[in-house]
Amino acid sequence: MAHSLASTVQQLFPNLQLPVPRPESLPLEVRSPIDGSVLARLGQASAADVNLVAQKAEEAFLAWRRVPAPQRGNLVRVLGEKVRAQKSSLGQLISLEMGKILQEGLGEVQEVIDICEFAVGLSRQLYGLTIASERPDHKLLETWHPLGPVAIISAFNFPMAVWAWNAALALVCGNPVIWKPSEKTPLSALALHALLLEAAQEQGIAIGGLSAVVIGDKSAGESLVAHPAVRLVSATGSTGMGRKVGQTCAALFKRPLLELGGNNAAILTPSAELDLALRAITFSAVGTAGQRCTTLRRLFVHQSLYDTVIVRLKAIYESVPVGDPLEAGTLVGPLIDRQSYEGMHNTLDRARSLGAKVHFGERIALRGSDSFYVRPALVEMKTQAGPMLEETFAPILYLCPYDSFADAIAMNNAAKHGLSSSVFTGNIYEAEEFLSAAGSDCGIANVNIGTSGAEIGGAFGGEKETGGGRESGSDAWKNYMRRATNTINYGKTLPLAQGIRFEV
Ligand code: UN1
Repeated sequence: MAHSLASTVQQLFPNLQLPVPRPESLPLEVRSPIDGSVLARLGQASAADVNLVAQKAEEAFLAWRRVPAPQRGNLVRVLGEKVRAQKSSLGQLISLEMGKILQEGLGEVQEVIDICEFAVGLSRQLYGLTIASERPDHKLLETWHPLGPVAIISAFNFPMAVWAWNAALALVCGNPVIWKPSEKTPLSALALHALLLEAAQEQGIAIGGLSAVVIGDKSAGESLVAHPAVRLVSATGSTGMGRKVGQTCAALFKRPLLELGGNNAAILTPSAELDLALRAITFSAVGTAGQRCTTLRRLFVHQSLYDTVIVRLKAIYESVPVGDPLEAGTLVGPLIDRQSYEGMHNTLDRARSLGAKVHFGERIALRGSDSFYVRPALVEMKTQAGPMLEETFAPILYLCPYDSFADAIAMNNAAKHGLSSSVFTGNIYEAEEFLSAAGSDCGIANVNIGTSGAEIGGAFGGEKETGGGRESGSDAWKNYMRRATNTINYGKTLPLAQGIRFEV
């Protein structure tokens, strides 16, 4: 078995260049969560390597910022075409290395294609404003310029899409990119990045320092974040990691773009379409084995529905197919590793000790002792407390009854994170209240769909301990550019703003 998953990766990507382990440092061992087998051993970047990559990016910036944006868009267009042509292999690689089911692996690759297309269109739409000047014969403008090298730190759970959200935009905005993928999913990064290298070669673009992947652990990430050449750090991962990145960025006056944890909630009201709601809830709660930052973790159910909902959810959870993510029919793949399983186990124990009723959540022996398959857990809480107010990156759905809609919104907003939220309702007053200034305080607030599975066209990110950053669609591109306000005097006199007189 150990041999077979590694050889599947080789068959899928026979020409993939992997960094060779070096005698002076330990190799990075990449394992498949499917059976715990080793997929590859990779050489890791040293601090000196990171320094060199960042310096090269700084040099590449000087040329890339002068390339017209629509031409920069061409590079991203070809990347998107290559990704589309290889969608199936890339999707399989994600499943092999990260463990999400193939449907979701393919969905992730589709997000890469979608953001490339978005970025190509954007490359002709990096618009600024013209603003009325208060002075005669004056013009006021806003212009947008490339910012500088962008560091992208991505997490294991979306090993391709998160880079693409950032890189596609950063590149058309005129910035070199340096990618530090999770040490759990470097192969996905290398396979996707190889397509950018190919695209650049075909376009006659010397890639040089324009884009690079840094394989390594936390220390490689820290060197990258602290390097003076890097102007924007886009980091996806835990709140703890984001807090450190944010502090380094603040001390060095770099831009942070933080996309951190979530403790996402949904409110299930009496007027909801129950069948639709239960499907949406299940997809959001057990999809990706609960390892999306947008995973549904808390469900507030109107007390009139509570008994029905718990019976129906228990039936769904009992039979939801857990297994090999590459097998047709599986809906829940393995957790990423032992640590993740132990985190889930400890959290469920803590919930039990608080008096919660825990259904399921047990480990399922499937592919040996080094893989961690679990049946997703339902946890009935009388009130929202303890681990329910924390993010455990595993498939645990807490349920809590509510009485008034105002209480449900207050419970939604009581979490420290503020990423995603949903209401299931047929009542327009409830829907609009949830979306209003006094409603959900999250970056994503949905009606009659789940908390996960956002489209790339909208800005993605959240408030509070989620970090405040916005990536992907809408005007998130503005993060990757510097704005200049220009005042132009085309008259022959010098009137001062605010009516100030200053005669010399
Ligand atoms: C993440 O889990 O870090 O909205 C990103 C979603 C996906 C992205 C999740 N489009 O669930």
